[in-house]
Amino acid sequence: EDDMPEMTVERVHRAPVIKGDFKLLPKKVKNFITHCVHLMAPRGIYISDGSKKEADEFIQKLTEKGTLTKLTAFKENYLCCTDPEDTARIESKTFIVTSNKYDAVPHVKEGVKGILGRWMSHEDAAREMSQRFPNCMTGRMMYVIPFSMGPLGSPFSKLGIQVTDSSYVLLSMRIMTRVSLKVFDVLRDGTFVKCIHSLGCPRPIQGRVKNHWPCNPEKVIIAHFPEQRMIQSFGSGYGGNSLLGKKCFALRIAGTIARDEGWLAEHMLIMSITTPQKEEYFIAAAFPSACGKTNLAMLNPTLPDYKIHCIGDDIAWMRFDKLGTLVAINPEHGFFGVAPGTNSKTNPIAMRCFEENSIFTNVGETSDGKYFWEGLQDETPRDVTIKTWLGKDWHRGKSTELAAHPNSRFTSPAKQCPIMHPKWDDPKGVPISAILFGGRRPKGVPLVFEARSWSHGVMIGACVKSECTAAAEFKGKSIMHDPMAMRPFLGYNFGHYLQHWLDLEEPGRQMPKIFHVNWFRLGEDGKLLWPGFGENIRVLDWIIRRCDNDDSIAVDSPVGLLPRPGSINMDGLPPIDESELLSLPKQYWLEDIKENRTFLEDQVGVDTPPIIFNLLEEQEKAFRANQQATAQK
Ligand code: SAT
Ligand code: MN
Repeated sequence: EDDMPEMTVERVHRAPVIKGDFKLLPKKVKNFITHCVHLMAPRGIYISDGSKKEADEFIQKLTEKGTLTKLTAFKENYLCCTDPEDTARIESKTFIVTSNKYDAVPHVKEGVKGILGRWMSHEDAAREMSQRFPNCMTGRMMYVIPFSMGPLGSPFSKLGIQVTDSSYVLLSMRIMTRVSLKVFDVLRDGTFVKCIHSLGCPRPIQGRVKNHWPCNPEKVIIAHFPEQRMIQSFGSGYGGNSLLGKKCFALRIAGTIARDEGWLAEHMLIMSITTPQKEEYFIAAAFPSACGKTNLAMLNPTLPDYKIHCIGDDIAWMRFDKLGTLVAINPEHGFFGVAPGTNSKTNPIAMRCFEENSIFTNVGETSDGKYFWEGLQDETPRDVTIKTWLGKDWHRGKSTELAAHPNSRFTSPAKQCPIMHPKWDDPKGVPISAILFGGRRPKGVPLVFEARSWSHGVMIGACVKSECTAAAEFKGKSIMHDPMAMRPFLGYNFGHYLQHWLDLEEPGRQMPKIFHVNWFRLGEDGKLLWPGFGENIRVLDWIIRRCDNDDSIAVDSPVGLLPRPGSINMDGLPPIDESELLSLPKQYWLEDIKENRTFLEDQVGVDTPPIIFNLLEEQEKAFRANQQATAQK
């Protein structure tokens, strides 16, 4: 940024405005920028217009510096490798700051460590911030990024302004959100979410910068102030910590706004399925990070004459319209997808999304100018040489290290997805018929089951668990609770969140059916019982037939409605052990129910809506009474 021409037009405090027209900005925006300049003392202010021309200038500069590497086999694809200490979200440094602790987190049992959000007092936050933000942008440019989550001007949408000293963040925000100067026109005197981000590396830099990636891992903090509609993030450039429109705004802050305004901000993909009879159904699905939301949202159906369209792969904002239909929008503008495992077999559609205009973070590189990661072995020529994300040589079959970081990502514009729904950025949204919950559950949990009612579905969502993934700092493969797939993204007390979900059920509303799916169940031989990926259309097909109330395909069970044996279309599949795939091992479930009850008692305590405990108890009774469940393995 040092070579940026200084065409000083105006100054805020001592910082020249080197791009944009400060005096034309809405008053609240001017005040916000002035506050940020006073606090962080950047050497200049750059108001981003979100244009391609602007992005090209930054790409060129970052390529010259070595932060980005052009992947020459493609048009406008770039590789970025971060400091190896800055590769994932840091849940332990992520806080919700509220006046009253229990607005942010539930009443956790004494002696138990809460995992459903971390609270910080305003006093502590003020102290933590004062040890980080003052003058933290010294010698750096402050970029001002006006953005809209959701189509600009849609009644669904919310506006934000992010300031940052990272040009990687500027480039990524341009892909992931709608960055435009029009935001200021739509905003006028209205409110916006204040997003403050700094890498925490003022110049002259203390210590060594690794990989041209300044950051400050010791001092990372990501603090959310729902009452002030503000986010302050320090020390990390990694997506989930730095692209503040995404998890911080669209889930944590928007969650609170949604509760106040009577809607939902959820960690869900949105997709549509069109049947051979040309009926279209929209569904939303919540799975924890790195459990295949992107793959499902871009599913390549193996059943003939079914069509899939993608509306979003990570976040859904949903509200009931006047007619009582739940409608959803994807507030984002791009994909920030997990790279490893993505290939022409698992997700051919994603492969086409990132043919151009994309940024790959922490993946390997081939000598023929392409990206490389675990899962691409079969489609990478044997004669190319490969470098890992850490710049080391990588040898097929020999190297024990990974070529790509397990949480490496591609960042691509949504409109490049060849199956993007024509209405994906329709300001009115799309009508949702079903909501799916799921996770990685190697044992005990059937391929699919249906909730008996809305509240039963909420209970099922509250008990979502999954094997840990690389999206956050956890190690190993233990099964963790991730209720509603929202554990890392809750912006307020999870008990209140459950109550908010329950309260949405009102006469006159068509409540979507709720399902639980599990693509990851293992057989006794340790192999997956279900092929997954494109074959998941078979499960979606069953789900939409249930949305049409086909009662002939469902049987009652202690967990809800299961597919009647033979009702999932298995045509053309190699033999599947359907009875094992759908079985409900009684002992497993009795323990699971007990464990869920303890989890809720410990973690959510008195804030748990009583009906959730009642439904768990009913489930337990049903298992105890059910002979069939005993008979099954
Ligand atoms: O939080 S990220 O946006 O970095 C990805 C995820 O965990 O879902
Ligand atoms: Mn996610």
